[in-house]
Amino acid sequence: MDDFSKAISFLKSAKRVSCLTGAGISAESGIQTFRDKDGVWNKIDPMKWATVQGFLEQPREIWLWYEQRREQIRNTAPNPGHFALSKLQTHFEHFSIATQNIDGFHQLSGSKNVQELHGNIMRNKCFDENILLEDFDCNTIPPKCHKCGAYIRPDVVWFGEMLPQDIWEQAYEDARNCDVYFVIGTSGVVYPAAGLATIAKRSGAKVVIINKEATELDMRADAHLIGLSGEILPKLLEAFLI
Ligand code: BV8
Repeated sequence: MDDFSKAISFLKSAKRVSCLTGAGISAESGIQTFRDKDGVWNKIDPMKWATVQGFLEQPREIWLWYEQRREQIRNTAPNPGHFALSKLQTHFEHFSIATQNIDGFHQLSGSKNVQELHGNIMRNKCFDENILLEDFDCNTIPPKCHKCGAYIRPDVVWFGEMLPQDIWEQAYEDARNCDVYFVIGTSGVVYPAAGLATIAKRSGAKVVIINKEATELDMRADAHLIGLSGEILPKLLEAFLI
């Protein structure tokens, strides 16, 4: 039985399905990935652009970089891969998505039960008080908190920062209690997110990796679907519904 047929048979006998997604599922929407050859981290140093230290060293540049990424995301949309996942979701007792992506495209394409492990680029918070804010003093770049005057920062998880505890715990529980675990469009190098695939595997789930190339998590795969997620996921949905 080929891996595509295996993935369908896993789904046909599953009640609980969970997913870990990464930048690859949004690539066909035109959003750059991080570690592909034309990826974000091949042009800039993540330790300078996605850390607290980096923000404190060059707050204006980092704020403008996030503004530029927000604009790019506003000018694009979820792709067939996102929509196929949201349609698949309705056929299971429990279906959840733990995403490393900060673009909000799973929710925008109709998926429910989405855990944003690394935050969401469209939300902002006070750097000092760590509270989400929609209204702040925009006379400076970065803007400042009305209450305490600290910088405003994007509500994303930078390297060296803890993931939101409640969101991590939910993603962890879902990986431990599922029949099938999809790992879609992630290189599997960033922890603790990448560790969810191992947790799922060790808890008895069938792991299905969807990626256009090899990943660090391939040894966990019970089925490995090589190709573009925007093409594979609609085909999986179609074959599952037959
Ligand atoms: C943490 C958000 C606990 C912001 C990102 C030293 C100190 C502290 C921690 C560490 C340390 N050393 C290591 C760590 C752990 C560190 C880590 O894992 N580092 C790695 C690089 C070694 N992790 C952390 O710091 C995490 N926090 O550990 O806290 C702690 C706290 C304090 C002290 C100790 C411990 C926080 C990590 C979150 C970092 N935030 N970004 C922003 O985006 O601006 S990183 C970035 O990587 C994104 O979040 C991204 O989602 C994530 C994972 O990348 P991927 O999504 O996998 O994307 P990538 O480009 O890599 O791969 C894309 C894949 O898709 C490829 O496989 C490609 O083939 C495939 N693909 C492409 N197109 C398609 C496709 N597949 C299918 N179809 C397609 N069309």
